[in-house]
Amino acid sequence: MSRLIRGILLAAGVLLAGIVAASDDYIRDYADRVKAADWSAVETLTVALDEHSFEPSELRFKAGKAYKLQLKNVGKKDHYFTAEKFFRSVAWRKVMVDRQGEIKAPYFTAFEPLKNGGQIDLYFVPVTRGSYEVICTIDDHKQQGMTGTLFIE
Ligand SMILES: [Cu+2]
Repeated sequence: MSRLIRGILLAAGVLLAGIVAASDDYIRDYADRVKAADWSAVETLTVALDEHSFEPSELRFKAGKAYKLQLKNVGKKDHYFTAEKFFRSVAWRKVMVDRQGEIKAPYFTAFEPLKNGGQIDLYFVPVTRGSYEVICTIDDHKQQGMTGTLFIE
């Protein structure tokens, strides 16, 4: 194998490893970032999940600010709020399920507020700027319109 080809393969390998690491990563210092945010000024946003949309379908967040994002399934079908990359780009404080309990974890992949009014409240601090897709992964709901964009600015 020539040195050139070996060099190209090595560079491609390093690049690929970088991409895998980035997509698998999460906000490691989330606890410090959650503690640093001003929770007395928390901003509450609500997304309604329905047949077949997220309302609103676009949400804008400011990095470093404290948020409570309420996900409410107002529809008659099951729906998912799947935004794995976004959920790895925020510092998690907690998730509250219908005032029944709290869940604490460094990151999540999807949430499913139960149909006919189920609600899940997400408490987090946005960190990594960018635009992130949110979709419903059930059947063809994405194709029917259950897609949206989450911005961290
Ligand atoms: Cu759906």
